Amino acid sequence: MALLAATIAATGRLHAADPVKTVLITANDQMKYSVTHIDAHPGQPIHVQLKNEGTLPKEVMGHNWVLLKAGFDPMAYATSALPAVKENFEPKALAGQVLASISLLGARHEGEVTFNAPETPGTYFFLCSFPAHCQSGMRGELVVK
Ligand SMILES: [Cu+2]
Repeated sequence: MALLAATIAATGRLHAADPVKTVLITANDQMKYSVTHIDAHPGQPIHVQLKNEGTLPKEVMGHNWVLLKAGFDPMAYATSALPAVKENFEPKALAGQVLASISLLGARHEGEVTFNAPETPGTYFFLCSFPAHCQSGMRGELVVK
């Protein structure tokens, strides 16, 4: 009961029924994510692992995973992030648009992030913000319902 009370206190709502959802996404030199659609319940804990299975150098074929808040467009984010080479295409100026992210990965590297799905049902977009990758189809959606 103590744990339950702590959970309610920490989140303001009871999410004990929702287990952590683990999502493994692989990326490769063809600029594709293996997963482009994720379903979740409001507030559900989600653990995303991103594995870059490509072999090309990070400078020409890096991959990241950026999940945007409600109402933000992945193509617009990608375009704005384009000049931010030194910030690995996740500029601080755009941090207010980001719900969760996994930093840029080189070949054979992996990263992970754990976060809670938004409480508000809806569609939230994610993308790889490395230049031209989102435009080439490296994007997807988290649907909360
Ligand atoms: Cu990419």
